[in-house]
Amino acid sequence: MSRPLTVAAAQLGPIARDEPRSAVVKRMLALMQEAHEKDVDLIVFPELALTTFFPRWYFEDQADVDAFFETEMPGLETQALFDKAKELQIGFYLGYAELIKDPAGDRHFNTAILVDKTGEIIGKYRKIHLPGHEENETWRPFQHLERRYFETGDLGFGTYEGFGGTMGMCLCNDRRWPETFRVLGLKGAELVMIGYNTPLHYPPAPEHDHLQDFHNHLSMQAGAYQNGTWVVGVAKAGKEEGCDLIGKSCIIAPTGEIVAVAETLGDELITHVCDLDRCDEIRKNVFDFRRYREPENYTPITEAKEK
Ligand code: CDV
Repeated sequence: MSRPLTVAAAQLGPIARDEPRSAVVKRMLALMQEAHEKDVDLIVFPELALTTFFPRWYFEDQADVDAFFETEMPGLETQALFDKAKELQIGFYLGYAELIKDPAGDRHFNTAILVDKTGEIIGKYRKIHLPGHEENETWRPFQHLERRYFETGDLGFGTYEGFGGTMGMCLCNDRRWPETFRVLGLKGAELVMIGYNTPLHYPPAPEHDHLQDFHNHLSMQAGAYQNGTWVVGVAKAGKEEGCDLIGKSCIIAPTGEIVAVAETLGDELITHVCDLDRCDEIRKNVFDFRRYREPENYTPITEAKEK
């Protein structure tokens, strides 16, 4: 038995603060075209893929923040991605900043969508683990204000039927939490897509800077193996507005082995034919959840966190 799905990780290089969405979309369309030439079924773009990683700045004026958000999807500039998907028969995962205009108070999420080969949105995820801080911390060389600019995702860790299997999504910091993968694993995810923006320098613990690439792969390889799922991790990489972002986008097999990895810090496509049936190599063996899990002993995991 075999359920092959040709998957691409479409790493993006830096996006300048003044780079218009139309220019970024053009870069993404070129990667979609390249993917088409490689018979790709599903292409995965990074987190907040349409703009520069704006949480690195503190903005006094909310309008300056909102300028990085999308109020509709597809919108004027992003419609081209949906059209191309339909034309080339390629599905895609896209991370973007989502603004819901509401008279009771605008809502802001760090979001990812899954679009099928007909250009229809079949899944939406809103980031749950928001890293960084809420206030302007001037001692930092750059800010990480995700906790100021976004609210916690309200859709849970969902899975979506499509592409011949069960698809899961999460975003960046989520990959460091085993709970993310375990919930997706329990829901049967056979492929988990993760876009990320990870600065090389982590101001609160600079002694770990040299471990950034290692921790990136360690988290995703563990998530893949411990849940018997394919994982596709995709970076926005390179020196963006003076801030170095790690690359090393990768595709990981359910055994935890990296089967493809990006070599540059720029726009780069890597691909792999992922046999979704290979998830059983792990799930029917060492991580046969039904047989071997002991949830009665895991209750602290679901207790409310201390305030
Ligand atoms: N965009 C992110 O979520 N970045 C975090 C950094 C700040 C640690 C990450 O986990 O990669």
